[in-house]
Amino acid sequence: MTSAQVINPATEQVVTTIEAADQAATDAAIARAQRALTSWRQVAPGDRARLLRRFAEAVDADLERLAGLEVTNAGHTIGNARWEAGNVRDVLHYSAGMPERLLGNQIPVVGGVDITFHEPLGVVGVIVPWNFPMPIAAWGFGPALAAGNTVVLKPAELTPLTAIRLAELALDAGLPEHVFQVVTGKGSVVGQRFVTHPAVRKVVFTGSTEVGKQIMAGCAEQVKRVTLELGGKSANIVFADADLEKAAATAPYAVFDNAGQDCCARSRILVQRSVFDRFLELLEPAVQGVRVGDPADAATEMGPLISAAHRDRVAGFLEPSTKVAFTGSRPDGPGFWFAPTVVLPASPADRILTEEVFGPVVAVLPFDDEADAIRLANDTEYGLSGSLWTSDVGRALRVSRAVEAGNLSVNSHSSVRYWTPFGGFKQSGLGRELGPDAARAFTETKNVFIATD
Ligand code: TAP
Repeated sequence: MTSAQVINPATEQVVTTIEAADQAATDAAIARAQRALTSWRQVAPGDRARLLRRFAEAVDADLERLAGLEVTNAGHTIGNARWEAGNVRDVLHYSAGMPERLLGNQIPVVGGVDITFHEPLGVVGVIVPWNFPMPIAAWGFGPALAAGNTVVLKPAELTPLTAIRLAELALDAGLPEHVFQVVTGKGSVVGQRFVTHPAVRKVVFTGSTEVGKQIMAGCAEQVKRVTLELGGKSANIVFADADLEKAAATAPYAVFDNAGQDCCARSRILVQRSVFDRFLELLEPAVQGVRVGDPADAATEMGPLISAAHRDRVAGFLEPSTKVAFTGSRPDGPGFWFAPTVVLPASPADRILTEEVFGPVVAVLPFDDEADAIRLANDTEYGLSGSLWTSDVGRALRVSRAVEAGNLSVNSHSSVRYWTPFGGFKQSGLGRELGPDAARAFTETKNVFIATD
C-alpha cells in the first residue's frame, strides 16, 4: 500500500491522505466480494429491497455531510453537491424496486414449460471518474446490488472521500460485509485489475474515451461484460424560431455547470445564421452573470477545476490565434479557477470543436438550415447528449430523431433522470445505465426447459 494526497481544488490545501491499494490488496477485496456473493444472491428479493431502502435512508440522513465532503474534495458548489447526494439516495430507492421486478418469461413450447431467469453476473467492478463521484458510483452499484451482484468500486484517485463514506453508510444500513467495497488507488493498478481478474464478471467504466477503449480491449480477453460511459462534444442547437431569450439565458448553465467538467456539457452552440448576432448579444450578459467563486457559498454557480494539471490542459485549448468572444469572471488567489469562456472557432477542424475540453469553454458557430444543423451536430465521433431550441414541434421531433446522441432535450437542457435510460452513441459509450432496465444490465438471461411428458 502507498498513499495519495487529497487536495481541495478551491484552496489548493491538502485535505487528507488516502491509502492507495496495490494489486495484492485489490485481489483480496475481489476475493472477499466473491465469497460474499454466495449468500447475497440468495437473499430474498424483498429483503434485498429492504436493505437497499435502508441504505437510501442512511444516505438521506447523511446528506449534508456527503455534500460537504464533495464541496471540499471536488470543489462542487454546495447546491450541486446536495443534488448529487440526493441523487444517490433516489437511485438506491429506485433500485430497491428492482429485485422484486426482475421478471422472466414463460415461453410457449411443446412437451414442457420454458422459463427464463435473470441471474446475477457475480462480482462487478465499478470505475468512477472525478467529475461526478457520487452519482456515477450509484448508477453502477445501485442496480448491480439490486440484481444480486457484489460490487468493488474504485473512485478516482483525486476524489475518493464520498465513496469511502458511502461504503460506511452501506454497512451501517445493514448490507452484509463485503457486498459493497470501495478500493482506493490508481486506475492503472486497481482499475486495471478489475479488467484482468477473472472473478470480476463485469466492468462499469465512466471516464475518458481513451481509457475506455483500453478497458474494452482488456475485457475482450475474457469476454467480460462492460458498460462504458465516455466523453462528449454535445451540441446545443438554437433555431431562429426559438425563444431566444430563454435559449441564451440557459445556455451558460448547459456547459459551465460543474465548471464544464461534465460529459453532457453542451460545448458547441449551433445558432441559425439569421439570429446569430442577436443570440451572442443575449449570451454575453448571461455568461457574465454566472457566479464563479467559493463553492461552499449557496449563491455560487460555478466552482474551480479539479486540479492544476487539468486547468493547464483546459488552458491549452486557447491558442494565441483563438478568437475569444467574451469571458465571465473568476476569483483571484489560490484555487484552480478558470473563467467561463466563449470562443468563435475559425474552422470546423478547430480542436475546440472536435475534442472534449472538459472545462468552461464553449464554441459558438452559425448554421444555415435544418439539414446544416443536423450535419454539424453529427460532425463528431461523440454522441452523448444535446439540446435543441425551436417552437416548431415537427422540427423538434425530426431533429431529435436525426441527431446521433443518446440523450436529447427540447427547449430544456436536462439529460439525466434516474428513471430514464442514459448512455452514448458512437464513441460516447456502450450500453445504458439508469432507467427501468438498469438491473437487467447486471444479469445474464438463463433459459430453462422442463419436460412435462
Ligand atoms: P480517466 O483517466 O479516464 O479516469 C477515469 C477513471 O478511470 C479513474 O477512476 C481512473 O483512475 C481510472 N483509470 C485510469 N486509467 C485506468 C486504466 N488503465 N485502467 C482502469 N482504470 C483506469 O479520466 P481522467 O484522467 O479522470 O480525465 C481525463 C479526461 O477524460 C478529461 O479531461 C475528460 O475529457 C475525460 N473524462 C470524461 C468523463 C466522463 S463522465 N465522460 C469523466 C472524467 C473524465 P485514476 O483516478 O487513478 O486516474
